[in-house]
Amino acid sequence: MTGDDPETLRGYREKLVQRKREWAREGRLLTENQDVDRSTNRLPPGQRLVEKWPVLDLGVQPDIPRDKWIFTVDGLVANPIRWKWDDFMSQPQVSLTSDIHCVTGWSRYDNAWTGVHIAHLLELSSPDPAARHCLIYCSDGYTTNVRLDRLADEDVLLAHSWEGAHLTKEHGGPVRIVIPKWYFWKSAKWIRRIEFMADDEKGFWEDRGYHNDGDPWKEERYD
Ligand SMILES: Nc1nc2c(c(=O)[nH]1)N[C@H]1C(S)=C(S)[C@@H](COP(=O)(O)O)O[C@H]1N2
Ligand SMILES: [Mo]
Repeated sequence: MTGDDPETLRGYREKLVQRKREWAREGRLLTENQDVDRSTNRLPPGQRLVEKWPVLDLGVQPDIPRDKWIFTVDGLVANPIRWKWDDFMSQPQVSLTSDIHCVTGWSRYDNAWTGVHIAHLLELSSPDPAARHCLIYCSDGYTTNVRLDRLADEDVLLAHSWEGAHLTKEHGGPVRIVIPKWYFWKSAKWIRRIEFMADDEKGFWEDRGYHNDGDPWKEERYD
């Protein structure tokens, strides 16, 4: 959608929000089948497996050259962070593989991510004991909220690469966060800031009818 005139983009965005709000009202995709056995099933209830990786966003894909990318961590932390691309790349790197579950019904297995582990970021920034939540801010204006205990999961990272190549712009490059235990709307693309806070504050979709958490195994799709 990039390159379209602002009117078109606004219209697209409004329609998308309206449609998703309707889905939320209707409880679309919700199944009765919430006791899927996780030890024998890899696909959460109501999901279908895809091979190709779909692109989903609000229709605005910001163009952020790596040398212009700036990432900050602030709020209730002892040591705020401000990284440019080179700072980010000089942090310890990890590679983690996880499944994607999107609330619109598709799942994709075995995505190999490379980037900076959340434990490293938490150790450096040292959130205050009062910090219980965070709000993630993106360059397209998107936000999403995450509980600190979930953010701190061992499978969470700030990813710059997927399957050994830099993340493309449509998938959130230069850097996105990956939070595998929740539906993919929490895995914010074009990440630019994480703010730690004592109280919860809803993000873009959470404020528009999506669940405040987003566990695919509990089908936490809608509020
Ligand atoms: N910045 C930003 N991050 C975002 C979104 C968005 O609109 N803006 N959409 C979310 C949603 S709803 C999904 S399903 C995934 C899609 O990621 P993908 O396009 O790489 O598949 O990104 C999530 N992160
Ligand atoms: Mo989504």
